Amino acid sequence: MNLEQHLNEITGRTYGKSISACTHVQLYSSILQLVKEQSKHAPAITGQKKVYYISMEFLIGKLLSNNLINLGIYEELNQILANNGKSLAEIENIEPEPSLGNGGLGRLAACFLDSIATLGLPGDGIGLNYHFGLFKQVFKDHLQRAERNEWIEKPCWLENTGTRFEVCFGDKKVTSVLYDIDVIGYENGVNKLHLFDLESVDESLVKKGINFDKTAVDKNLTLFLYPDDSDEAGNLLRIYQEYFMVCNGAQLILKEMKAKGQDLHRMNEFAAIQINDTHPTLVIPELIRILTKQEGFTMDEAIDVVSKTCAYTNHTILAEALEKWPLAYLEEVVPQLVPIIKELDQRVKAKYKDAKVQIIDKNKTVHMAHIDIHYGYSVNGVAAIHTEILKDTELNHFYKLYPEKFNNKTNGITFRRWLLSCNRELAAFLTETIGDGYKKNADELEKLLEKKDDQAVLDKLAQIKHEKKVELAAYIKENEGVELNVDSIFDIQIKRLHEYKRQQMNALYIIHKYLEIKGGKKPVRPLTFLFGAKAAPAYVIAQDIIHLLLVLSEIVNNDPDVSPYMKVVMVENYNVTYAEKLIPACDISEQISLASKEASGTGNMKFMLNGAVTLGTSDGANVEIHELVGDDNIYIFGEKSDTVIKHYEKADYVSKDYYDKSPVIKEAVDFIVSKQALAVGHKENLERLYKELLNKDWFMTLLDLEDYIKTKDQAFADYEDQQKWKKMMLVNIAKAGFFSSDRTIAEYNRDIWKLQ
Ligand code: 26V
Repeated sequence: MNLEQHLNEITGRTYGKSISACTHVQLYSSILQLVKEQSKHAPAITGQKKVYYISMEFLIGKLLSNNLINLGIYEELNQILANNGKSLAEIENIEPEPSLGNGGLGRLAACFLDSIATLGLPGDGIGLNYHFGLFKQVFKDHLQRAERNEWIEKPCWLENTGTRFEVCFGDKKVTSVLYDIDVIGYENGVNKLHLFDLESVDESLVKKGINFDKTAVDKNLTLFLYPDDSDEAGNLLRIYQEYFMVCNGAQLILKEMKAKGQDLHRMNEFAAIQINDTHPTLVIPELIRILTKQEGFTMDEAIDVVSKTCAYTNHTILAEALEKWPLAYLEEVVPQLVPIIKELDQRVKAKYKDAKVQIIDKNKTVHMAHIDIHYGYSVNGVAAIHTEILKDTELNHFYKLYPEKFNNKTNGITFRRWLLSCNRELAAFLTETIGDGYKKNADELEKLLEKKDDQAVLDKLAQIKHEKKVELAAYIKENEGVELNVDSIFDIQIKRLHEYKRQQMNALYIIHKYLEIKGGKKPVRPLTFLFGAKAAPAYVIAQDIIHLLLVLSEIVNNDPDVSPYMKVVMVENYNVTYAEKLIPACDISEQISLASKEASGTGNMKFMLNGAVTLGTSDGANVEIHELVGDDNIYIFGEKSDTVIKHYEKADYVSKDYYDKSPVIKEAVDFIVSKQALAVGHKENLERLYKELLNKDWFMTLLDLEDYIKTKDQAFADYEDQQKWKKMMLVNIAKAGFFSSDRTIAEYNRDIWKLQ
């Protein structure tokens, strides 16, 4: 049966219709079924040793297009549908996006699963099946509102496996249900993403927005991702979620090993468990508990083998993001783990006198990362500079104890989603120009460098960029109601809203430009500033920054003196699907975090791969992008990480000094509380943000503002030298190969997992 016959057979079987007689919704379910049936022919990836990537987040995005590409049937199906008068692109739009992650950490986990399967490595994901995932963002009255995101519908990718486990908490016992999603490697076999759900989950608990009864754990545990962590009930629920995940995960891992007849005493020869940030850390004491209580291990044996099986990845140096739980919380939620955690802590205290490396500190607070570092065999950072900072400062006390455990794994992205799927035009042109070897070996993108002086190639890259801008403009018109000038420069900042990422600095630039235009200084070419960002509901200043951006877009876009020259759009509910539309259309990629604070960033890599030029600080993976493309193909500004770290050490950064000595800074900051801004926005939000910038500015916005303005203006000026700009685009694409997650995963396997 060929592909068309197979699809016709499915539509006939399900709806009694041929392809051409089906609606797009019917075709969506039929193609989903087609993928499931076709992937049965792809072999399950097997091997003696397997990696379990355990993570509270898997931000997988829509799966239809990706699965079709990885099965190698996208183009053929596209043609079949077109011949039947149907549009695959429109069918793809029907799929709801699962929002099972916050941002970079969750998206990285999804890219990694794709690469693990693509490289043919045995490796499954273990996580949670949140019914509403991360909230859906809506804007009302220039403020963010959070609503639930319903993504589970019939049909969908989740398969109920029928597997159930029991999970005991202090005062109650619950049952889990395991759902699996196939992870189809690119022209390779299939692994699994295992998502555990609560059998007794009750969606009707959710009342208005995202509010629900946080105490009814046996009903709410898998309703939402990361509930608001600003109150005690929220924090407790988070621990319930973490233990629910690892208790199920540990049971699944041991069950699989036993089914294969593997000796648990040699667990590390058959399994590697990669702990994605500290959220799954409890898997360490949980495995030790099971091995000692149920499998007859001595404590020494259990600790030894678990420590040789678990490896930890650190994704942030922000102190406020490092998990620390009061021992009392753990006593309430998982009393069965407390004696084990105390034992692990005692062993550390017996060996090392340094209070900084203890697991349980003098305030009876449990430091989760410390468990991972003492009782795991590998600790890695996610970009070269990040790993160096961990070794030199944040985790220096541990580095001195265990230098051999520390290693760097610079992040990567899957090119299947972030090139082949989101920019088919560019992928097709690259194939035509350098062959299709780059699809399996990303380094081959460098062949493009040979075409650096080929005018036809340069022009075509620019033409594709223009087409993607036209597509994005149509999408934005439809979804945000704003008309964009497709001949303007598209300058884009999309990422979670956080002060360290400094969306507020970009806002101050926009104010500066607005005032310049009002004063008669018009830009040579119109400018379009695009933002996308969700803010944690409890993060007040982040909400204020969103408010400022929405107020600015209202002021700028409605000002007849200014709007022909610039537009500001903050897109609603930024997510993976939106990223796939924004990134191919971008000219300038904003990566402007305070140096030392962004562990890696991965959006920076996606933009580069799609021919955008980075405007960024020497932070995270920007540093490696800079090394690869050279000074001429990137815009780097701002203070370096060592200077920033010294400012923190000496506590000598005073934002007011920068405000007082620079009229440009003063004018931009003052605008936040100007009559004009207050006429549109809310006094409370704008004044709070203004005061924060003047009196605290913990992430040093004003430190880099003048250099940012200067460098950004230079980038805009350079854009007018189109020949130069096209070459910059080409070099960025050609050098992006290093950031394929296939390379990252090959390194994890070589240095940490050692699967084959
Ligand atoms: C978490 C929290 C939680 C509470 C308060 C503030 C805060 C701030 C940041 C975070 C982030 C946690 C970890 C994370 O998502 N890290 C991101 O991981 C990406 C993948 O490695 C990396 O590219 C990003 O630079 C890093 O921020």
